[in-house]
Amino acid sequence: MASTTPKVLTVENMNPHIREMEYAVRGRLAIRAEELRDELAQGATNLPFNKVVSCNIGNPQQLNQKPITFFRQVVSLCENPDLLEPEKESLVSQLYPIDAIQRARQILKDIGASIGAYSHSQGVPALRKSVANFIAERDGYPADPNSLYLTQGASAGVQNILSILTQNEKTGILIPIPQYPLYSATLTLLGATPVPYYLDEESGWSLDVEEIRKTVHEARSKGTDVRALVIINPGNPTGQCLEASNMQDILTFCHEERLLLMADEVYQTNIYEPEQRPFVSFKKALMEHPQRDTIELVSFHSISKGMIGECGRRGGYFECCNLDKGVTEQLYKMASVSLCPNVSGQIMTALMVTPPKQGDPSYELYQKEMTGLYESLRRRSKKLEAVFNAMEGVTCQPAMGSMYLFPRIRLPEKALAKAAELNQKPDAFYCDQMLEATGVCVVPGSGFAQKDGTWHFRSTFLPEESLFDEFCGHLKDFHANFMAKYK
Ligand code: DCS
Repeated sequence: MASTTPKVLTVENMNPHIREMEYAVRGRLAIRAEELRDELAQGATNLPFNKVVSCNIGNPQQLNQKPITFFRQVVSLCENPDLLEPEKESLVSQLYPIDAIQRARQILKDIGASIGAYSHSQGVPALRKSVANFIAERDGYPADPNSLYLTQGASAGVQNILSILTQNEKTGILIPIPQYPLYSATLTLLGATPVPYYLDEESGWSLDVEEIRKTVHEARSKGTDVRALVIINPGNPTGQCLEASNMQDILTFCHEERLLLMADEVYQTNIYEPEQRPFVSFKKALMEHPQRDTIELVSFHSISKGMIGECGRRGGYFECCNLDKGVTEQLYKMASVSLCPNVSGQIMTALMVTPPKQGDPSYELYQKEMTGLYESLRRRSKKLEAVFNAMEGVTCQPAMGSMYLFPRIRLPEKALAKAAELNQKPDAFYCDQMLEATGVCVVPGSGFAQKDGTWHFRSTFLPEESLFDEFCGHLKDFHANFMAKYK
């Protein structure tokens, strides 16, 4: 029998910040999608679809994206170093290319211990050095391994930086609208003040520095201590990419307004118009700015995105530029309280930044896999964008980068009334209906915030290419039926 003794810990007396925190990417709709998936697995035949497609989250391997062969070969050898013993050599060399075997040996040597041991809290020094070399090569400016912190995905880094920035509830952090809800959720958890600034949808979700300046001055005049600016580039959920000149203006603005810049660059290789809008890191932009030695910048990267999509391994890093030395020591203390980021994630981070080189035995296959995935992602982004733009009442900016499209939906009066009757936001109502009709799970725009009176949803374009036309067909049919029903 269940005990009747009242619980010590209840939803009423728990940490209110956690209670108030919201994270729509894995919110109510995603939970409902899992229920539907269970029903299908148990043989349900009463649903109008035969599979649930999770387009709510940028989780490529969940949708059958194949991992990069070389990376998995190396990590599997690191996980099972018995395979590197001399007596197994002839057997293993039939299964693994020589460069994968050599790389695994090198990594284990660099780590200097089993990967089951705790590492340096900032990440294994040699692996951090690989990351520093990658940054130097990417940007043409050196990076210091001691300014790098390897993390469990970019998420952990973002949370650490937001935590250290938060002095009290007056601490304000500028976050884009729409934004990836890691930012709003973490600020709620910390009890800091999110200061929203708006991206302009009509001009491709562009960022206007003078608009942000007004926002800062207004927030400061109300007593908010605005001290950092978050930029997601390429954008999530918007897919926009910043122009180099705009980035210089942003840096100048940060200098003038005394703001630390947090540059979330996890989608830096998901760039679909490289000629028109190549990726430029904020580190490089900073190095080319007159205030290169002053402006405080923290930039984030991850193994979860790009063509790698190793989200479940939880790897990433952040790089600090121009931070106060005392603050970096405090960051080290924070990292040390968690002992270390998981070592498998650190290894994958190092592999991401040092892939096979031309001439290496694995180079050709690696190139083929990366290019194949990239071209496929690009094709899928264009196809889905066209599908959205052809829908009645829908407009969709192209994804210049990232893994998402964020179409704007204009819903008929009757649909708005129905949503109100159900006490739902109109975009949530639309996404609910989509899930129940098609098995496709997307995220309502309200989960990312949006300009008042506009409604959107976010979908990834990650469903497998062989099934992509079918997937698009389901969305088209759903939308047409929805509009016909509520017109
Ligand atoms: N920053 C941005 C902009 C992201 O989109 C994500 C993940 C992260 C950071 C954190 O990623 P990792 O911790 O895995 O490195 N994107 C989520 C999303 O919107 N869909 O999938 C996860």
